[in-house]
Amino acid sequence: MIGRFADAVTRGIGDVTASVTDVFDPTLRLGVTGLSRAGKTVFITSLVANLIDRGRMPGFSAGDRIETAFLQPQPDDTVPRFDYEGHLAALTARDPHWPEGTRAVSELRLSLKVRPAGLLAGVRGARTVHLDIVDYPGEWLLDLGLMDKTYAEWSVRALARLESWRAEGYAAEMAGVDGTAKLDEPRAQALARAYTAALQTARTAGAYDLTPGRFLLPGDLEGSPVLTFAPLPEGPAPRGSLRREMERRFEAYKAQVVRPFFRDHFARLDRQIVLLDVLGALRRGPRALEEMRAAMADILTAFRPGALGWLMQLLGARRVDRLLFAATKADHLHHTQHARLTALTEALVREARSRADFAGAQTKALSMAALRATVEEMRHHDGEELPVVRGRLLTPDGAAGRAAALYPGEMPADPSHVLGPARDGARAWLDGDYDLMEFAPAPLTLRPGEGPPHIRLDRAAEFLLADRL
Ligand SMILES: Nc1nc2c(ncn2[C@@H]2O[C@H](COP(=O)(O)OP(=O)(O)O)[C@@H](O)[C@H]2O)c(=O)[nH]1
Ligand SMILES: [Mg+2]
Repeated sequence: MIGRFADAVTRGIGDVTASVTDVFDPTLRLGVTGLSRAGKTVFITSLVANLIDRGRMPGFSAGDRIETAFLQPQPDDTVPRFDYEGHLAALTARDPHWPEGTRAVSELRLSLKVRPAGLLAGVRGARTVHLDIVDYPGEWLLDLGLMDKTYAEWSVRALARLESWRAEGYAAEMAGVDGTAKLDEPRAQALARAYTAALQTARTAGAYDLTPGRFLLPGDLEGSPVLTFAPLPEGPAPRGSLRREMERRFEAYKAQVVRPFFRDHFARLDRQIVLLDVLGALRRGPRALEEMRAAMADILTAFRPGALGWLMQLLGARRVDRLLFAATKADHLHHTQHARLTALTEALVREARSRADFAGAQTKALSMAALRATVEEMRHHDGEELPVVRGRLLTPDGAAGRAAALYPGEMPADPSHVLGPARDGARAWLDGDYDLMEFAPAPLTLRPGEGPPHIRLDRAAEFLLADRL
């Protein structure tokens, strides 16, 4: 408790009453991350709705000790609030639609009045636990890898990655550029633009670890000078030259963008969930899956105590002690295939763990759907019974189109059947491709006390929250 109080003081929380409640009511800060479109917004919205109305949370053991759950003003005045009401309204409308994508950090405080468990149950009354949920782009988390790199080191790696993902537009823009020539601002801007476009090409193809993260998701920094740099091949950097200025902006990005983000958000988390579109990676092919595994190893490194000396200093007293990797959108699969998706996700974590030499937080993997958009059925196809899911296809304007049945393909019985070829650099899957469709959310009729339908959201809540309530 003293630690928490000291923390509140050094963080300089202005409002005295706020820091006093902070001291006496336990707070749990849950980080929710994942690449753009991994499902963060839908996850948080459904989690909060299902914590308020717990009728569909049988696997969440703390559920029946919660007396009430209610939203409160969040502790951080300068962080945008997660638009829970707006997102829930979108998902539960008569014509439901997926919420607008978010492009920056946001936060929401859900306060839970909880009866104590076990021996204390008869003695102590209910207490309040604040759950602070922080939504932040996974793109920004990957920027951690920049902190111990020089501009030259980063450039070598960034250029190699673009080449290996065949994102060639940038090389064309860079041809004929002389790094020793005097800085010319329009040229610097053109390079940054071409580099950003190349990153986007690589992302679409399935590349995961692309930096700087703000180039893909600038948040409120769009167009600012700190984002106007790009990698250049190694060479001399005389004063006033393009290369020298690119180098300076790269260092400014680290000091003024990456570092504050880790200090203000990441370093204060207690628990973390990383959402992964594993089915999307399967569809893109072996390279994308291998890339996801490598990125998981990088992410694990960020949560390893003692990973980087300066980082530990920066992390201060807090330490993430549970880390959940969740494959999202499991409602694209019939439940008979869920165990295989879970096994694949677990294997991804296991391999990433051994690669990251990880001995830190407790980790777990599962597959889930924060919002179930499909129903299951068996279909005759070429004399076979196929377990499919059915939903309404998403039209380009976000509305529900015609109904369609989906069989994405046979999930591997043994994860190594896909992880092996992925690691060995296979170009395509041997047994044919995986299919995906995007479904619109289904219209809901919720009975009193019920949150939106999901798959294993209660299991995720159990791992992330239950022991602290
Ligand atoms: N079928 C299905 N689709 C989902 C689910 N969660 C997310 N999606 C899809 O993924 C898209 C991106 O989700 P969103 O939460 O906005 O991702 P974010 O960018 O990580 O916040 C949504 O618009 C949906 O199309 C889910 O549980 N089931
Ligand atoms: Mg979002």
